Amino acid sequence: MAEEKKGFFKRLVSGLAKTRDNIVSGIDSIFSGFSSIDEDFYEEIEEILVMGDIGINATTAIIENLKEQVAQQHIKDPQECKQLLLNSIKQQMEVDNTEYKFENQKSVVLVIGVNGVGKTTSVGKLAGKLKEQGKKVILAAADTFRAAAGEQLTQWANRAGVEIIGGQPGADPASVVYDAVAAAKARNADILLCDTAGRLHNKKNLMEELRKIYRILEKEYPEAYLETLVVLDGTTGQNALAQARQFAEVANVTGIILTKLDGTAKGGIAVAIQSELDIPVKYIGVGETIDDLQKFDAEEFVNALFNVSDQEEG
Ligand SMILES: Nc1nc2c(ncn2[C@@H]2O[C@H](COP(=O)(O)OP(=O)(O)O)[C@@H](O)[C@H]2O)c(=O)[nH]1
Ligand SMILES: [Mg+2]
Repeated sequence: MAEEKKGFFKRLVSGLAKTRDNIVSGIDSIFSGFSSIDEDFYEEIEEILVMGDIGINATTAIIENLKEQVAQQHIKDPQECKQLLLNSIKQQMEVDNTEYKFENQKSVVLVIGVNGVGKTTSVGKLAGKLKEQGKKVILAAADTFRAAAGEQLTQWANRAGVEIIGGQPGADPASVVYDAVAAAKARNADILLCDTAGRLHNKKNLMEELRKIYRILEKEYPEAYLETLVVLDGTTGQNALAQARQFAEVANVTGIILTKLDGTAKGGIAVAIQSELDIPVKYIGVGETIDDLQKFDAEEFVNALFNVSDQEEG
């Protein structure tokens, strides 16, 4: 377990390389480039955080908090601010309801998000993870919009070694969910993972479709715990934040899966999401293989971003 954790930290560190180059090398040069703490110093940090997609509101709060700490602790040396900045970012990321309750009871996990963000891939990876934990998982291929979507999910089901319930292309997604619920009950499944189609361009349609699915779940499977995860593409930065906001308006979003954090400079968006929306990022995608989905830990994330291990902290 400790080994596994260490391995993941390393992967996280390398996955976040671009974000780190973007944010941290800039910040380090500020810490070493300034001899005193003044407005210019704060402004430069602010600029780098905003450029790193941490978001204006979160950045403002982080800087305010940093200023307070500096005043309270009578800090004069910019170098001493680094740990304070880290703590301030971590504090800003605090959210409620970070638990993974769906893992330990009968549950339905509905995965939503716009096209191409990584829904199907994430459902496949999550199926693999849960199966590994000894859970009985069933997949619902409720993206009946794209003809190839069912096939793509079938490949993931095979990789993960779990069962899949699908529908004909063009079939009503809610009817697929209905069939999948029946299968989950009949086979006494632990977790039903539903992949959906992403159509946000028409909010009214999306709301209708989601409402229909929710109605079926309430009626046919009231005993199941319901988790709704929005998948966001980490490479899209502030756009991802806007999408999360829109989905939160039409669904009771209980968590975020932030994908493609490998090779993007915009990983700071994880800070903005938790800080500005108060929705926990529950998983991050750091690659395309079945092992490239990991639970998100804000503390670990900020450490990886700044490349400090737990030991160095203090
Ligand atoms: N590098 C990388 N690629 C990803 C990740 N997650 C998904 N992808 C890729 O993004 C593309 C779209 O994924 P898909 O699951 O089909 O998106 P969907 O339309 O939301 O279902 C595929 O090529 C995936 O391999 C990730 O974490 N990292
Ligand atoms: Mg898909």
